[in-house]
Amino acid sequence: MPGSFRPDVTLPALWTDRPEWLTHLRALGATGHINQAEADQLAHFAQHGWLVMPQVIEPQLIDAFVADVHSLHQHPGYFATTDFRGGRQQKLNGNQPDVLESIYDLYVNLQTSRQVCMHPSITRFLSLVFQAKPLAFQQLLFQVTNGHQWHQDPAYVVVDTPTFLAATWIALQDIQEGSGELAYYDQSHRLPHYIFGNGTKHSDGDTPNYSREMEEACQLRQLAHHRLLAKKGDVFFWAADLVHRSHPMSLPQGTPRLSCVTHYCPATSMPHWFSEPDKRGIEPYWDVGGFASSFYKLPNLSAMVRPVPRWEFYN
Ligand SMILES: O=C(O)CCC(=O)C(=O)O
Ligand SMILES: [Fe+2]
Repeated sequence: MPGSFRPDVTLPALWTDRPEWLTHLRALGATGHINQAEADQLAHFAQHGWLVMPQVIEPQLIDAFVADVHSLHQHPGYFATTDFRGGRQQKLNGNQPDVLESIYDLYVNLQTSRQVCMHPSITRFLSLVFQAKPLAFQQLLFQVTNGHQWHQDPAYVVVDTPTFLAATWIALQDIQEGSGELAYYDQSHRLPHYIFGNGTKHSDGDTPNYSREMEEACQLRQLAHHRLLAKKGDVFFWAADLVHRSHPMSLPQGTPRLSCVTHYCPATSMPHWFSEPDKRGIEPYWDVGGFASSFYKLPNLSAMVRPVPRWEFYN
């Protein structure tokens, strides 16, 4: 059965995604929980489904993170990456630099990745959206665009409560138009829920027209189309259901588009692999949040841990 938009379906929602979000926002202000600048950011996020915090990550920190990314080949076998060349879902990194593949969950082994994706401006904002500390759990370091088609993240980023999700896209360089920049439809987080043939918001891989349907639904409502020409250090936040993609490239293949995407859920939610009780490891990060990973055994008690094949998890 193909998927479809279902105006009849209601699911639990974060307060920013509820129709009465402004009432909740006022309550947070009236009780002294947020200041005016935070209220403005939250109102923009609730209304539009996205928010840009311009140049909040310090350039020195980004440079240190990028230097770490360019040294990964010094630790072959310690990092899970995509495998576009081999046509598989994932592989381990080799002992030569590779500027094509994306790298998963760098926060496990790199302090610089943690400092970037758990930057105080990010954890504070997400704590306000979630009303809980954020759990970071699916990170991709993009060196070039991966050419993602139009989608909403709950289709591919699976949490027990599918709408309890947000993400950041952090520019690690000034992003060039035509390099596969992120594109999105303003306010598309308010579309009716898209339910796949399996009865969930999680793709069953059986809906060939999914991304065209997403685009058409946005165009039908005349939602504004944006392309994110982010500057180094900008943080772009998006709500679970914001429709987005990698804009098609017009610059030569291989043009760098160095960026870090991290998905987060409230610590009270569970990424899909937590359905197995022995795979619920969380690495704390100071007192502001934590990390989970489907690739690595956490908490990480040694300096550097290798990706763990699923069948070896917690043996
Ligand atoms: O960076 C992009 O072009 C899209 C990434 C994305 O959609 C994701 O990781 O959820
Ligand atoms: Fe996405």
